[in-house]
Amino acid sequence: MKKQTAMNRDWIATARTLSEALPYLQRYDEAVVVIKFGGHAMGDDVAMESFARDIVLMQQVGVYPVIVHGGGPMINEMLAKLDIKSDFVKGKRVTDEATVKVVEMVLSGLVNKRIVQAINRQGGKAVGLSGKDANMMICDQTDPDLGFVGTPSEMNPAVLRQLFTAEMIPVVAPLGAGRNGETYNVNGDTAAGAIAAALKADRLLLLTDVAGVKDASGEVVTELTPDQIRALTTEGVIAGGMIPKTETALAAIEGGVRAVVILDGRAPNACLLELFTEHGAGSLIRQ
Ligand code: X2W
Repeated sequence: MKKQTAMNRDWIATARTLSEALPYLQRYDEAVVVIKFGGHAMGDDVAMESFARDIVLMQQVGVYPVIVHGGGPMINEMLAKLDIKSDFVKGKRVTDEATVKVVEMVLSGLVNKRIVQAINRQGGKAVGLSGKDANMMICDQTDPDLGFVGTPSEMNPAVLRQLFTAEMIPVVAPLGAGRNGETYNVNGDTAAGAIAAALKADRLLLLTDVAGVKDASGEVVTELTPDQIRALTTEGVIAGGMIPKTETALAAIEGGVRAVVILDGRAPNACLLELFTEHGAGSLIRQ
């Protein structure tokens, strides 16, 4: 026989938290949420396990999560081991024939399967793909100077819908198929934006290693419109690595995504905080 011990305050708080989440759970029932999981946001196995738990929880409560991942630091590591030099031009990796092979091996092989396995260990049913699968992301060359870097030009997201409506969690590596059999390396943010737009997603969460978009005084702005983003960019307040993220956000909104959130993926339970609490996380961008 088990007797009730003194009610621990933590349990009461847990129950209250669940109760307070109800309107958010209702709001996101059957919502398509695309999550860009950048290489810099990934962290160690403990952080990966926590991310995977949050994704499985989202799926369990009725959200349709779609993961699009990066893996820039992991590609750098492998290229260094193989003694292949690598340069970036405006945030994109100059990708020759040898490099694109390494990019595909690292992203579709190591990084993709690490995420798939982490989700499945938490009881989810993740399926790993790249933009090549079912012709999901057909690309054209971005710029001859960048080699095999692709710009998504034709999206076929039906395979993703089939997977998430069957309660599976698609995990997509940002590689695209060329029209003549080429393999294209696509920036992870660009791929996530294109996939979110093709799905007309309710949310695109860009998980990165900064807290969000900052204003001139260095404080994170919690809500912005595309016009405010453009103004901050003209003023030079939005600069450097944040530019590809805000450009992705603007393109995604233009493409029909309801809102984009730029947030720190290393913060504990970042996705849950954003979706299921009044507090939110990072910077929310919407019209
Ligand atoms: C990226 C793809 C991976 C990526 C690259 O080769 O690094 C291009 O630059 P993160 O972790 O999201 O930065 N592709 C064209 O975007 O990874």
